[in-house]
Amino acid sequence: MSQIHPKYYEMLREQEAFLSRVNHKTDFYNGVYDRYEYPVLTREHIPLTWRFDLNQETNPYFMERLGVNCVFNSGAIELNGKYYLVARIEGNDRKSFFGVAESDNGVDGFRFWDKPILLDDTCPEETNVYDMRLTKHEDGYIYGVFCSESKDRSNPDLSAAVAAAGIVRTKDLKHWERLDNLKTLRSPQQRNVVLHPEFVNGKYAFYTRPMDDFIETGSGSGIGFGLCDDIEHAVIDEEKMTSLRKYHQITEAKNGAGAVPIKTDRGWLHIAHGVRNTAAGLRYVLYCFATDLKDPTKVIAEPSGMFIGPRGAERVGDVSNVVFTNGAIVNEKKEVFIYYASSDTRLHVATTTVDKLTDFIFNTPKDPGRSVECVAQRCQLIDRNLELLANAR
Ligand code: M1P
Repeated sequence: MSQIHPKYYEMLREQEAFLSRVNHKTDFYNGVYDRYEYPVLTREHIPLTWRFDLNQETNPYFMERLGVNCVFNSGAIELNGKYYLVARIEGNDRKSFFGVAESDNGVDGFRFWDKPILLDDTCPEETNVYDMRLTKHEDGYIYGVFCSESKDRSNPDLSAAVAAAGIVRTKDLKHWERLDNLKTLRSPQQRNVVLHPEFVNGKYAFYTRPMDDFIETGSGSGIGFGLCDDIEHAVIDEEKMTSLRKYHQITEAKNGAGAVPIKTDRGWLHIAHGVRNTAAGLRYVLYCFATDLKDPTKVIAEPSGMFIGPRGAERVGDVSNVVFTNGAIVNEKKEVFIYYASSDTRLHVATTTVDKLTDFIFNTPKDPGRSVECVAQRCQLIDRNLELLANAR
């Protein structure tokens, strides 16, 4: 009879204590959102059965056989009052895959289901998959749109790759049907594609991110938007631009859609990422904008600067100086849970409300674009405050 290695039980007890930790808000304050003490998902959340061979005979030293390097960019969805994340899990072998983690309250207690998601193997050239966005669509399905990465066979450079948008759908997060990858006729590569939750002009609508190359967006000038008739064989022929990359703003190098937009009376609220170049490499932060309810391509508000940037320990990881989101949940109470990963290593949550997010997006002034105008903008705020304080004395 095979024996379970005793080390397994010891590690299981330790992991149980770790998974049961309560996550408290930190004393960080900006009035917009709260941050939390602990990440909500890390490599330590991965079930031991995914990493170790528990059999004492075949694994006498209880070695990790299939290690996990990190758990980060996660799609997010609320179903029947529970909070679900479809996390990007990266093995020690550098390949990413997806796993579902579930929590009762959205800020702690996330536990992975028994097994990762095994996607239908429909693309023989596909090497890597990551960053799934989950959309509860009005057609009744939950769609997952993710990056499907393949070797660029037309380029002799060993590292040359092609990014496309893979599409799956489900009703229960358990059974996944793989559909054709999205084709965008005018953009050679796509990453950070998000399916809009409603039909637009009777069609499926995607936020896209046109790219000429795997890393550089090249002529791609920002977040795009396109319509398609058939979700099972999705083809977009025309991409209209929404939120643009701008010189000397947080989107200068590139930007990309993040969470599925949140519908409010005043417009669609978007939480996206912006990237700029620095001497230390690319710096990724989150930013927000709102688009028109009837025309989701029309930007109607874009507050200045970043919404969330990496702080403290968040700054360091496999790809340092990065925060990235591909999922947010709005619950019944209109509380918003923004799941953001730091430095491509672990996943955090920031919480706010739809009211606060709306206030932030519509009442934060725009980036005027030049230092002198930014100082003038700040002086106006100071003057108003000084006057108020003087009158209050
Ligand atoms: O390493 C930072 C992020 O880089 C990519 O984002 P983008 O396509 O905008 O460059 C993504 O691969 C993302 O997974 C990663 O977190």
